[in-house]
Amino acid sequence: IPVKVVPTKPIDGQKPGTSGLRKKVTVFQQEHYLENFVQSSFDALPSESLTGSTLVVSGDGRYLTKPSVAKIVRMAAANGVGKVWVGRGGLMSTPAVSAVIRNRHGGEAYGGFILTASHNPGGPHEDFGIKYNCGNGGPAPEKLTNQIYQNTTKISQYFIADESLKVDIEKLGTSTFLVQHRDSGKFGQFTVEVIDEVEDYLKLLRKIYDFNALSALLRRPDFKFAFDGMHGVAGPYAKRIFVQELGAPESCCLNCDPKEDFGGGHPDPNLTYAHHLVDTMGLGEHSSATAEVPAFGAACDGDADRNMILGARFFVTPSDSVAIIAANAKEAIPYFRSGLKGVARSMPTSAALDRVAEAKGVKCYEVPTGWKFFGNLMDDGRCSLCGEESFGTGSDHVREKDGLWAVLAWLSILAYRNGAKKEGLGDKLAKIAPGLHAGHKHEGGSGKLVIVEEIVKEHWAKYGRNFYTRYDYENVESAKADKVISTLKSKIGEITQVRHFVIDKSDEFSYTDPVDGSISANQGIRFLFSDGSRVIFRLSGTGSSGATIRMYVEQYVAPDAGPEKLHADAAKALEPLVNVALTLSKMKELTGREKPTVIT
Ligand code: VG1
Ligand code: CO
Repeated sequence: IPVKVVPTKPIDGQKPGTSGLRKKVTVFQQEHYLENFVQSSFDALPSESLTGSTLVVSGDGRYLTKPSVAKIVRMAAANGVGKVWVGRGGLMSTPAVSAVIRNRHGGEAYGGFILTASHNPGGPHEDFGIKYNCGNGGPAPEKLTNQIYQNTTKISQYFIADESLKVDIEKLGTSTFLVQHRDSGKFGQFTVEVIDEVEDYLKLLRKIYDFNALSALLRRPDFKFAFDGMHGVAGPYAKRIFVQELGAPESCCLNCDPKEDFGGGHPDPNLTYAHHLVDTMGLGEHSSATAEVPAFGAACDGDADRNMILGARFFVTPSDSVAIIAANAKEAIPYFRSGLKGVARSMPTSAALDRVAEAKGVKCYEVPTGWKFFGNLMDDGRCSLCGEESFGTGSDHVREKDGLWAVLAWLSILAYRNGAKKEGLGDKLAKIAPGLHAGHKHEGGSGKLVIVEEIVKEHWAKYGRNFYTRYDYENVESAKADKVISTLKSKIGEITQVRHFVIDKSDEFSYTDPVDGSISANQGIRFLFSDGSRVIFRLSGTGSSGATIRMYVEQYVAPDAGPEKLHADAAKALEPLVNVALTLSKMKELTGREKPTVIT
């Protein structure tokens, strides 16, 4: 198969954001657009490492995924790559790509391209995206994404194998080609292997969790579970794991067929966009207060790295979720049996995790927004578990956040709390008070089901509660958003009090990576109050048009405040602080928006 050298010119705006390059499909459809970015990525990698290497190429199945996979495969061949692993149908979740890069049948890949715009809508008029992940399975660090961007501003040609290099990606199997080398002109072997998109990832999960305990819980007649795949890539994983492996009824999988346009929805697992699940769990505006609802509900985003956790008529904030997983990890999850090495959260994420870390005597790192900042800490053995307020939770089993992993973590906590574990609470109780918990080893445990709400409330009673909300103002004109940010910047260090809230400190968050010393500045404007409350502002780095302003508000209530304060409605409890944030930013005045687009 011959290789073509195609002349091209730089195209503006190919700077990767928080998580890769995300643009409208129509932008990606411009001639050479994808090719320029892919060649710039190859050119940013040392050619001696790339030559003969193995890469993973797959995505969340959104519109444009399949033709893009085909193009990248041909470009990989032309650039000297030896082998490409493609998930069946071009599908693989972001965490599964991370897992495969790190380990597949004892082998590993040099890196991979993930085709996703994550939680952004898909379809001919919506978003597409691409990002490069490195050999550790994690998103390219800023040093590399900056180099890729620099290359896109200077590119003059790209290399692509002839169109006769074709693979049927719907069928598992290996195809081998002889491809001309771009520099030497000699022919070398190039292989494409279409792999099962779930298998390697499932193998990894089996090592992390006790599948017997999970299965016992899911088979309990009084434990109903609903999972919403939002028509993203999570569907095939959910069916295989929850139904085939763990024995949950197929009816627990909602919207689990991947669609190129996510069924017209916005595949973002939050209370606004995951309305199907929200209604199912009795949390919808029009939900009946008495209808029977499942005990546990969860959803993932388009590429299955995000998760939302719900109980019956109960929402778990992502910041609480990671803290509660940390609090229970050692007892409930076999992978963490020897304890946590450390934990980490992004700066805007609530400090609920910090309190657990303190109690457990492990360090809690605070990094900028975006999963790429956790990678170094994990590679260096400093962090086992981490999370973001934006519905991202994960651990060092891979280098991406992991939606299905988080759902299994919660199921493990529920299984443990319901006495399904052999060495769990049930056994301890049985030792101290024989007879009391007899039968705890029955199928999935017995007795009244301990539910999500109880677990969360017990957590607050022990650690206190970090009330939390995020306001998103989407698609704001860039000039107006900049004005909001400059207004806030002008207040840094200038204001000491707003109403009765006393400001202790205000700054722009800057992060120095403790492992490699790299510095990431301008990562959000913070106002820290004397009572531990915080308001934070930053601009999103994942949107594809206009600007999105994110406003994060957090207020801590100590355990001794008592149940009434601890169980208060979050929106009500945070109202005064939200008003402070709106005043500080002059949000309404400067954006003309009465209300945010999304509140989480
Ligand atoms: C958002 C979230 C951030 C997350 C990122 C990628 O970034 O705030 O926490 O890591 O999306 O998630 P931003 O810059 O828009 O605030 V995903 O599921 O889109 O890969
Ligand atoms: Co995502």
